[in-house]
Amino acid sequence: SKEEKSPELLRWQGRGTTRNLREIVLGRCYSYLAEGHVELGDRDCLKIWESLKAAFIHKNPCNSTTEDYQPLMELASHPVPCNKSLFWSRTYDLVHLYSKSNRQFLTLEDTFLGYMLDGLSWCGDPSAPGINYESCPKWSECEGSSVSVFWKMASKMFAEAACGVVHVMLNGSIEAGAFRSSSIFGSVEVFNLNPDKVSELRIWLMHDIGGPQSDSCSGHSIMKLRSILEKRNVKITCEDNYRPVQLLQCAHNPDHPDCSFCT
Ligand code: N1C
Repeated sequence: SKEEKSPELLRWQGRGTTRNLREIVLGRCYSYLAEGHVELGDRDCLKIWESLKAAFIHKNPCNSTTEDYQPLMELASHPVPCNKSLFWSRTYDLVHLYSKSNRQFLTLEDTFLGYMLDGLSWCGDPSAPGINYESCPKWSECEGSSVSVFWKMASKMFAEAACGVVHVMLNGSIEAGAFRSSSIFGSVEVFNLNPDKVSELRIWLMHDIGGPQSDSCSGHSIMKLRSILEKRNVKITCEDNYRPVQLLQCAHNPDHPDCSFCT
């Protein structure tokens, strides 16, 4: 009814729990396993859904903790082979387009855990039925919002597990700079790379086709990232407009002047 949708009941500013969350998570779980991820062995999708539900149902959506998500992380985690980890910040569409076209790389959303929850929203409510489908706290509304605690924890585990040469795709068309210390990449992943296992971080700094060239490998923000990682004993290299990715951008913008490579 209209009354149920009245603004007073929209307690939070973010979108509510995704409708049919259970079916979506179960479906993605079974799909991932059916797509031939044999290295995962047997996984119990129902148990995985139950552990996600238990992490937030009937709870205050601002008080999520890593303990809430620990059982889910254990059920869904799997090793990522060395040299395959691909991090990103502000390049969501492009990085996933690329990781889908080059199986040599895995983003968090290409792992079992990330695949199941990518793009979904969920949060609890202390009153019945225990799940809020109308609204959830935005990341900025509270520190411990269910979805942000989940992604920070998943990102931390993904970074800790990385080994060999790892990559990150950053956006050089962002005015605030390609590397932002407040992003999950800048605040969680960079500090959880293990220097004993990670030999090098390779940055791919991509510009939007036709977009501003606000930042580059020689810019301040990359210098900042360089100094953080050098202190942590991780070697770092940076390439502007890494060609295999740029060609993918150009496949979508073939007639743009930025894409006429033969002068
Ligand atoms: O804050 P960001 O990017 O730097 O986070 C990206 C970084 C990646 O390397 C991922 O491994 O952190 C991980 N990560 C996700 O995998 C992810 N999937 C979906 C972080 N956030 C993720 N999301 C959602 O996108 C989440 O809601 C978060 O707010 C954005 C990421 O924002 P960003 O600034 O582009």
